Parts: sequence; structure tokens; C-alpha cells
Amino acid sequence: SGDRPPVRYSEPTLAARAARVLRDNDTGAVITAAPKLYPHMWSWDAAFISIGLARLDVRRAITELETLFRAQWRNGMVPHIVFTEADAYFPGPDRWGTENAQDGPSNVRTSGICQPPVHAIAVQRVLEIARRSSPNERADAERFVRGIWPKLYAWHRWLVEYRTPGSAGLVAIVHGWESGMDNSPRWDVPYDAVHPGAGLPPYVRKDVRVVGDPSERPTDREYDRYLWLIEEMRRAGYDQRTIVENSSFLVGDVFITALFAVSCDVLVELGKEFGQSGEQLRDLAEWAANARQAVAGSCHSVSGMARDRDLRASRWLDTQTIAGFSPLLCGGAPDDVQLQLLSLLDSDRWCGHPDLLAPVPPSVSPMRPGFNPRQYWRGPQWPVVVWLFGWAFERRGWHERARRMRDGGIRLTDDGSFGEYYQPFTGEPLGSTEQSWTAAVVLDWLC
Ligand code: 2M8
Repeated sequence: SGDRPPVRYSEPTLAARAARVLRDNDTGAVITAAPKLYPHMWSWDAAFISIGLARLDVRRAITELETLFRAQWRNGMVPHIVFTEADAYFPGPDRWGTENAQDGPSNVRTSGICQPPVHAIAVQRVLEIARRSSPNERADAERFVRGIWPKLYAWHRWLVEYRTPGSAGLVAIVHGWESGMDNSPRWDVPYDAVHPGAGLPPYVRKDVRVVGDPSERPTDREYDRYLWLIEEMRRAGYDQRTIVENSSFLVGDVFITALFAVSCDVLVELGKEFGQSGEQLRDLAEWAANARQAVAGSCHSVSGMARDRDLRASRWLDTQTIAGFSPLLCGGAPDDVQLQLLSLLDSDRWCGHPDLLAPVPPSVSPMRPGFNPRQYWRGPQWPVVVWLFGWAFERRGWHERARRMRDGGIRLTDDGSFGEYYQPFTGEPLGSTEQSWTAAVVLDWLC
């Protein structure tokens, strides 16, 4: 049914188009996550964007990460949105109302939650790219790494101090938006226990006006819950301890935990090279080990898939999604479990499904009930997730697997529209087009 532009761009033309998307989305101060749908800076988008930018201009990439970290909260949290002046997105800064939060930054308006900790990965990538370009860029990048390392450490420490409650050791989220996979079926059960109160102030969604087909976006029922959780946090003055204690949503996120483990490893590597304190390096190594163990400990005894944990209801969430493959990102699962996950990933339930346009993992298996090929995090393929798996596979020495992610990712995106996500069978771009992080990962694949 879908319409994918019939054209397939050659790699050089695709790279040129990707570069143009990043330049066009540059407001001067920030690269917006997408020109119409997301006219602000998002935390994990900015990390991926900086990787793509480094291919064009290392200094511009550094500025992007520095801008994000200037919005870091005093307690260490890196906020999920740094707002520009644009008015086209809801919920904007007034609805978040973080200006009175004790730990919030001065000078800049932000949301009051976080997103996956992929920033150390981006910093290391920018450094690698800079070292292969010019001596000046190399010097700039090295200066930048020294400056940002303590901020990255503070961000990771915040995740441990405030967000590792409960015995499972998983990093917890207090809002589905923190996972980055907003309406993934991973969160359906915990969201069922979120009951928007009568005190929920009225609101008007703006996203469904931008995206032509509202069925590609979350439902209104879901939005009520998203907004209710913000209301709870606002009432708690964005005090983390109060939120973690009381919010009606608290879930150990296995995908974030895996990314945290590997990001801690990366920070240790950078820290050793740049002479950071032994005590902090020991902290990071310990956090990585604990996170890895938590990921391995979440694996289902039959399927092998890693699971999130509902910390309010004290139960594992068995919904199978792309996040079930988290142990492949960070390692640490027993060999038999890892083999089981790899063969599942290759099977016709995932990348080997015969009807996929590109053999890369969708957000939910096409064989699962509830799979929806067009709806956001409930089925489509996301180039940025493909990049993450490819990056992790390369790091783990699985070069052939990494190459398959790259080639599949290029196949998915070679229509040149830089969709936010893609219908897995037709390759139709969905959600936003000219999405910055899609352009960024394509640039990284192609350069
Ligand atoms: C999506 O999330 C925002 C809320 O944060 C939204 O739907 O309004 C997600 O895909 C998220 O992972 C991403 O960072 C953001 C911007 O691309 O959009």
C-alpha cells in the first residue's frame, strides 16, 4: 500500500543529501531533531547527530554536544529536550514548568526527564573521526574530550544514584519517553496502571497535525498518560527522590541498562587515555559490571530474551521487542543465551523475515500479535537502532554482522527522504522526513 519514492540513490548522492539535511536543520544554535515535528534539541538525537556532523565539520559536532551539556542539570541529569524558541511542539517548556526545579539549569529551558545515555559513545566516535581528519580538528577534539569527560561522569553517576532502585539492578525510567521508544508495547502493562487524574490540565496535541496520518503516532489515550506523568513530576517539583518513590510509572529499562554498561566502558577507555582519576575509573568499571549483570539476569529462561521489569508491580515484563536483544549490545550473557539470541535475530521472526525490504531488525517482530508495521515504536524499523546494533557488533568484533547492519541500513534509507521510521515490508518512510538522526547515521555508514 505504501508509497516509497521509486528512486534509489547512489551512495555519494545519498551522502550529499544527508549532509544537506543536517545543514538545513541547523538553526545556528542547534540542529533540530526534525524541521517540523521536532523543532528542538533532543538528548539522544543530539548524540547521534554529532556523529554525523563530525563527518562534515568536527567543530560543529563539538558545539552540538557542548550545547546539550550546557543544559545539564546541577544534579547531573542530561535533560531529554533542550528547548529552542520554536512554538510548534507540544509539550513545550511552559507545560513542563521546570524553571522552579531546584536542580534545573539557569539560562536555558528544558524538559524534566532524561533519555538513553549514548553520549559517551558519540564523544568517542567524534574523537576517532577527528583524529583521521586534520591536526587542528584532532587538537580541538582532544581538548573537547578533556572538558566533557567530568560532565559525562556526573551524568552516569546521576543514573546510578537516582535511577538504580530495586534489587534487579536495572536503570529505571519514570516515563516511557525516557526510553526513547515512547509507545513500544514494552510499556503497555505499566501504562495500564497509570490513571490520569481529574486534575490533568487540558491540552492540544500538535504532533498529529504535522504527521499526515495520525495512526503513525501514539494514541490520545497514550498521550493522556504521558501528560499525567509530567503532571505528577511537576507537582513533585522535579525532585528525583520524590519522583522515584511516588510516580505511578517506574520500570527497569533493559535497553538503557545495556547502553549504560557499554557507555561506562567507553568512558573508562577515554578516561584512561586522558588521565582521569583512578577512583572515578573504578566507579565506572563497577557500574558497567553491575549493569551488565542486571541485563544478563533479566533474560527469560526459555526465549533468552532480556526483559524490562515493572518496579511498581515487582514483575518481569515478557513482551518481546527489539529490546530483548540488549545483551548483544553490551555482552555479559552466558554463551548459550547469546547464541540463542543471535540465531533468533537471524531467524524469520526478525531480520530473516522473508518479506522485509531490508534485513534489519524491526522494533517489534512481524510474527508477534500486536505488531503494527506503520505505528511508531510498535513495528517499524528505525535506522538509528540499526546503527546502534551495527556499532555494538563492530565493537564486539563481529565484523560480518556489523556490515550486514550497515548495508541493510543503507538499503532501508536509500530513497533519500531520511524518514523517522520505515514500514518494514514496503520501505515507506513514516512519521517525519528529513529526520536529523537518520541523516546522521546514514552519513556515518557512508563515509
Ligand atoms: C520521539 O519522542 C518524542 C518525545 O520525546 C515525541 O514523540 O514527541 C522518540 O522517537 C524519541 O526517541 C526521539 O528522541 C524524539 C525526537 O526524535 O522523538
